[in-house]
Amino acid sequence: MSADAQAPEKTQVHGGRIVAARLAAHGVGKLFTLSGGHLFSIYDGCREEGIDLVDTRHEQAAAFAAEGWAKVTREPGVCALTAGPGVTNGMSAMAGSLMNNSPIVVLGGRAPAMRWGQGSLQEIDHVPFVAPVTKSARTAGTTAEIAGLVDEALRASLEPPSGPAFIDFPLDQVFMEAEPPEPGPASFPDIPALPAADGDAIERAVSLLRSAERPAIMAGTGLYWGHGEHALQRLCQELRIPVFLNGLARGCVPPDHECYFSRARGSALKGADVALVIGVPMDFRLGFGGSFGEDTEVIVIGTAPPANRHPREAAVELYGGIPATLDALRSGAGGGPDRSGWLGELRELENERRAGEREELSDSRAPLHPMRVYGELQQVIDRDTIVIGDGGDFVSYAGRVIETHQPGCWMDPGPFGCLGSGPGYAIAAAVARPDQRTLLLLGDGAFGFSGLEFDTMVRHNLPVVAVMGNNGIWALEKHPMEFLYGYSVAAELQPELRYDKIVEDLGGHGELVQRPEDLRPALDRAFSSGKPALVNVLTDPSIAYPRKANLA
Ligand SMILES: Cc1ncc(C[n+]2csc(CCOP(=O)(O)OP(=O)(O)O)c2C)c(N)n1
Repeated sequence: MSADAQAPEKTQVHGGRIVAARLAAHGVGKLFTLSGGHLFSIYDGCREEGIDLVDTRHEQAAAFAAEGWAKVTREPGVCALTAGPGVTNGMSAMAGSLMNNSPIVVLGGRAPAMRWGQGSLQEIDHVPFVAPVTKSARTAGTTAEIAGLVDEALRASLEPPSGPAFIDFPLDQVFMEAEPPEPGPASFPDIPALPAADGDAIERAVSLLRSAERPAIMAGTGLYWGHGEHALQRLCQELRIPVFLNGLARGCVPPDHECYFSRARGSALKGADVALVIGVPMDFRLGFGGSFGEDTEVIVIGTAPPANRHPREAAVELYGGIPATLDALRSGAGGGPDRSGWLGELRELENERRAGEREELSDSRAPLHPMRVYGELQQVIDRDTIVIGDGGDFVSYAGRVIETHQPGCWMDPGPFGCLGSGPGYAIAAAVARPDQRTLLLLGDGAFGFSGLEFDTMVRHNLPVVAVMGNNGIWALEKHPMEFLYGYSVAAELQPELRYDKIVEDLGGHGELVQRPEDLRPALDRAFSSGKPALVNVLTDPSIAYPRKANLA
């Protein structure tokens, strides 16, 4: 070939192929979706690039599945939602992912650019309403721009603080052709580990921690995203600090660790002289800071400063890489006072509270006490069972008594609290971790939002086992309204409804449990059925979860 010969032009590919090629180049192997013509070229691209489609019955479930994938794997979860109503149906999952810092990428269809404003089917500008619930929201202006936008969205989703990223693709741009992108490395964007927080701030925290006689650690979802579990285990072990976990931090210190506590949380946080608050906002779950004692010196640790000021002033704020910051605290604050008395006091309280639960865990009433359901489930949950909660009071009990042994093995909607997230999370868990059991805990109210996702599980062969606390009411709303007003409205559901039969008709396995002694055999049959299963347990509607605060 002569030196001045033109390089051969690359064969052009359509925009959907470019989307899929970039996803595949970053290691994305699953796309959660629900069909829509605006997405056809992306589907065609996925077929070419070997990306599996997991198609659901509602876009909300597809978007929650993307979040569930992120929560289980700590990699971006990706969904594709059709233009207009497909994207609006995904809004709750985007908002939830923003609050949970879950790295997801939402691909939207979009009416064609060339006809914009002329009234195409499902035409609406998503970006203005998606922007407040995402880290970045973009529209592809040309086919050639697509590859870069997909790369950017994946990076934005992962960069701390991680969260949702959105791109939509006008029909014409995504069906038109352009040069294929250069093949990239088959891995997610390399986000370098953040360095430890500022040295002076660490020194101040070290001096508080070194002299602390009654320190406590409260860690949450940010610890998990920051891969801080090993550093936390080293820190609590060496400095002998009791640890309390919520959100996705559950499992980051196993429940059989000598520094792990849960039931003693209220007393420990109130009684602590120094509290390390790691990767968890001081929101309603921490009484807006009021869960700590008035004199507790609070040290906040996170990857980045919060969007809004902390509702309670912190003595020190440490922003940077969580493992590096925790390691710096550990090596600086060793040799403090003997904390065995403090740990012993909390252990005694912890044991006392656990002993106090035994009666309810073995309660023999029919319909069952929700705690009895968990008394039985405690026997069948393995260390790596992925447990998902979707419901009100029924799930609050689970949050209290179900132990999580490994990171990524507990999922609930988080502070956005969206009912209906569970089946999407469960689909993702079962797809991502076929060798682990997926257990979905459902209220009968919660079932109504995404119950048809059992069809998705059947079609995709995902043997999720769901256990329903069926009390025939929206208990978390009915009891508080009665407490406040002396009556309740909009709080009833059909009693004893056969949700198990619905699941059977969808092709799954169903069990109805009316008496406590029938639960264990029903659970065993459900787990060994190899099918998506629903164990419909009739529970006592008069039981109200003993909660201090509801909304705020
Ligand atoms: C999408 C959505 N709608 C409404 C609510 C308000 N809400 C929170 S818990 C709850 C009751 C849930 O009932 P169920 O799933 O049957 O569980 P139970 O409280 O009866 O155990 C409701 C309606 C919500 N959190 N999310």
